[in-house]
Order: sequence, then structure tokens, then C-alpha cells
Amino acid sequence: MQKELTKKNERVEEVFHLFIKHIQGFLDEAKLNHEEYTNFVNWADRLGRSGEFPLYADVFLETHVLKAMYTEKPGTQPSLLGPYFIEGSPLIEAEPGKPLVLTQRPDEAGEVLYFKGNVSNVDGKKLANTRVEMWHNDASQKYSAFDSDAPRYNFRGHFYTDENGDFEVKSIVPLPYSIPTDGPTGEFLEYTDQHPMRPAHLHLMFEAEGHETLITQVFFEGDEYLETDVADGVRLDLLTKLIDKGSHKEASLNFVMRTV
Ligand code: MBD
Ligand code: FE
Repeated sequence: MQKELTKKNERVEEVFHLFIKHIQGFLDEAKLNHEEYTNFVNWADRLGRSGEFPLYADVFLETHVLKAMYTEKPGTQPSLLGPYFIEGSPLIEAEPGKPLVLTQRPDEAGEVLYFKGNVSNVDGKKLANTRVEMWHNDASQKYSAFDSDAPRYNFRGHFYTDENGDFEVKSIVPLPYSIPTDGPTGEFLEYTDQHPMRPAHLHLMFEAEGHETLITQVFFEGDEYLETDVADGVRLDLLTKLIDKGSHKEASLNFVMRTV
């Protein structure tokens, strides 16, 4: 116990040392004058007070952590958790002969999507009974519990894969998402001349015993923001096709989890 505590403190110490060293290096390189320094501090203060720091971090920093950790590994590439995951989503259970239906209002706007997936591991084993958490935005392009006025768990839910590691869920096709532009994150985007858009995406999280939890996203071929995603979350193996079935769309992707 005592030993573990010491180890943790050492790690925090190491990280904070590096943080201050590199932020000082940034000041050296940018050669900020005192007025610029004050402007920077004021912007950072607005960012913190606005509550947008998690948004800012997930848009501009999280991809860097993921690429550094996972790019060289086998299995499905992780993507951003993002700022819009919340705990406590409802369990979605299948009624006999019917697909799973992601939590939604009876009169929900949007194009119907049937999304199919299979979960296996890097040894090729199908992963039955894997917990799948799914969340995405609605037809107003917003997320429940954040910028949408939909009920808290709208388009949020979890379910389990069947005996073959398969699942199929009925939802709507997600839409490209504009991160908020009216706060300090938007200010930053304006100064750096970037648009605020993310391509349409599904958020998925897979949990199976003996495996690394896989947090990832699914994107759709042809989306106009794939190459310029403001949060740089797109990975080639996370792309799928939206197939037009007339009355609805279909898409599918297979997911491969890493063993621990
Ligand atoms: C999102 O919807 C998102 O998924 C991320 C990573 C950042 C901002 C908004
Ligand atoms: Fe998102």
C-alpha cells in the first residue's frame, strides 16, 4: 500500500515536471512578449471558467495520446472517447424476433439506420456476451445531456453480443457535428483558421473479460469532413459504407479486441 502510493506520486511528479518544462519551452520558442503572455493567460482562464476544457482537450490533445499508445498495435484502432460520454445508459434488450433499438423518442427525426457488428479478439476468437456501449448525436446534430434538449439518455444505451459475437442495433444515421463555436474553443478555432466540424460518427465502447476495453468510433465513407476532422479522430479501419435500402440505411463493421 505504502509502496504503491510512493510510486503514484513519483509518476505525477514526473508528469508535472515534463509539463512545466515543455510549456516553458513553448514560451521560449514563441517568444511571447508580456502583453501576449497576459492575453494567453486570459484566454486559458476563459477556457477553464467556461467549462470547455474537456472539450478543448478531447478535440486537440486526445488523438495524440491514442496515436502514441496504439498505432503500432494489432486489433481495431481506438478513437476518441470525447467529452460527451455519460455513465448510466439504459440496458437495451431484444424482444424476440426484433432488433435492439437504441433509446429514442417515438417520433424521432432522422434516417433509420441498422448497424451490425461482430466482436472478436486478436487470436480470432468470437467474443460472445461482450458489453457494447453506444452513443451518438441526433437529427438536430446535438448530443443528449449536453447541447440537445432531448431526454438525458436519448441515443445512448448498452447491450451484449450474442453467442457468435454479433450484434445488430436500430438507430438513426448520425450527422456531422459542429463543436461549440461561441466560447473560448471557438475563439481558438478562429485564430487558427480551422472549421469546427467532425464527420458523422457512432461512438462505441466494448468491454470483455480478459481484454483491453476498446473505445472507438465508426465513420462513413463519403463524409465531407473525413480528411479535415477538427478532432483528428478518423482511422482507416473505422470507415464503413452507408448502404441505401430505400426505407432505411444499413452499415456494418467488425471489431477486434486486444487481450490483456
Ligand atoms: C465530439 O462529438 C467528439 O466525439 C469529440 C471527440 C470531440 C468533440 C465532439
Ligand atoms: Fe462525438
